[in-house]
Amino acid sequence: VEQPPWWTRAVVYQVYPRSFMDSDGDGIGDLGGVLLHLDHLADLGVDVLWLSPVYPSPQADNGYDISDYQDIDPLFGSLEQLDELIAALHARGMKLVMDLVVNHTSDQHPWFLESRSSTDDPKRDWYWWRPPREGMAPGDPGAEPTNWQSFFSGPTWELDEASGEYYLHLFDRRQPDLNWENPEVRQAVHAMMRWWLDRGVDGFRMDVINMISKDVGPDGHLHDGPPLAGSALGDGSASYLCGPRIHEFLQEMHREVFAGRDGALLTVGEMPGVTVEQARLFTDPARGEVDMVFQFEHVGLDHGTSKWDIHPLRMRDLKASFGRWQAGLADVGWNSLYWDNHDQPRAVSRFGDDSPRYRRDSATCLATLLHLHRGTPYVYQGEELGMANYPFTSLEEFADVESLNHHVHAVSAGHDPAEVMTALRCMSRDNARTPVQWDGSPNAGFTTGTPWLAVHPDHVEWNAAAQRDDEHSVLAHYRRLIALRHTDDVVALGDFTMLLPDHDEVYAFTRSLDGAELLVVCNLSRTPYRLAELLPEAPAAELVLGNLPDDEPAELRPWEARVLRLP
Ligand code: TEU
Repeated sequence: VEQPPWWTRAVVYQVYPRSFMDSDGDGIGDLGGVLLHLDHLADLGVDVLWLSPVYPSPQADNGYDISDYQDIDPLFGSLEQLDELIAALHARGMKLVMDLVVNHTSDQHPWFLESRSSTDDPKRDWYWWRPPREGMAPGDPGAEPTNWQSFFSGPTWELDEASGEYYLHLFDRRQPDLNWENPEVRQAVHAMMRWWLDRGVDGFRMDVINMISKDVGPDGHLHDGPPLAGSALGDGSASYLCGPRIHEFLQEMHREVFAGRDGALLTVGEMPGVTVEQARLFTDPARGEVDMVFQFEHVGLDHGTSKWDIHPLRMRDLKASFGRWQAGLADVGWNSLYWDNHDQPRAVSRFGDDSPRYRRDSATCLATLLHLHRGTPYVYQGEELGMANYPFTSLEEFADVESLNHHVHAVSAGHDPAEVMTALRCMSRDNARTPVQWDGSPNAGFTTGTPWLAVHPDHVEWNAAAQRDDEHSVLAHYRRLIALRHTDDVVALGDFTMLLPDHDEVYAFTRSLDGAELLVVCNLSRTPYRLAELLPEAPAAELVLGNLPDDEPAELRPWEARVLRLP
């Protein structure tokens, strides 16, 4: 029989280098810092390090605006250090996955500077240049070629005064979108990717990769989207999410870059808005596209009309969503599993209970729930320490371009500044970006300088040094969960069945493989439950792993999680 791919048993750890560890005292994390803390990763037992962008960049979006794909920003270190990191990880049996940001470049990338230089430059067509709307002059209100709203507020089009044309940017105006319709663009990206693989990297996390194919239609035009409520702009997503050539582009990339070496690699496509049906196509190994995708359904369940319009998560919705993804990718394809990354608020604050009484228990409960699903779990730096949202009180404390742009646009559109602040405090990406809390010293051991973003004041209590030798800690629990996936085939490969789909507070499911069966039960609330009343088979089953002391078998305590082996 064919062996399942190695990543079906793997756990990935995401490093956001700017906030991980600063080795040179400039207040910004760097590769030297990553090298200093590889023991932390090895001790946790993770198999792969996914490194957010470290390439040369003006840092308009913390490195997701790249001005040179084949070098390292001096802010983060050097290519030599990257090589050192590859070697150090490989020596410990770990792999390195790089971030691949090719939907857009920085507006300072030489490709864009050339493209912008004149309308007949050979690279003009490498980006999306368009004249103003029919009958309008450049710069007229509403003259943008389409009505699309950018992910970072405002229109997706920026006027270039010199040529009188606009360029497309789905994200910030300093992140112009590459034109993947142009084969030279695709070839340049493929060559760059091969260069990294030849250097020894083990795969890519592909930023917003389902946005690279835009729907130009038979007439070669981009089209307006439906109007957005309360805005002059529209939703262009039907024109750029999973566009007409997306599968063709990914299959071509697979042939040109991964063919012959894909058994050792890991490829994961970040895909906002992707559906289960689409994900089956993207991750069906027979189609040769990507190994797995990041989907966004579960992190959108507390959104209203936008991420800033916050609704409490309903447990039924979470079960329905995860359940559908588990079932949808059961026979073909593969799931990736995550609560947190550098774009999401901290899970313990968002879906758990970060009050002093329940913070440790809810962090470990959420972790157990996620890590016992079928798929490849991703741990975001600090999640394994129970790091929480930052207590932001003023606008000056934020650095993120998405947060700052939103504030400007929302306030100028007449929203109550106090309400805008409340939304930012809960949802801002900066919640995930405060420095990793290594110890209880000033600046949490992250830097000897002034940190670029404030260190959470709770680091005096919540830090890696305090948790390392504490068997009851969040860190120790993550270590046990990761080890369980490595040693228990049922965890890695077993079938998934959701139980109690309509229960409002208890999340339960089974995993089974070749007659062996695990029962997982998680209490996502402060209410204690009689276990026998929920799941009669549970009290007698053998405890494999729990997050609370094993001294009250009959009761499922607040935020308790148990993994049980059924006879
Ligand atoms: O994010 C893609 C994305 O659509 C969202 O997660 C987005 O960042 C935002 O939170 C929507 O509200 C990826 C990167 O992960 C992110 O850091 C970058 O800013 C973005 O692409 C652009 O490269």
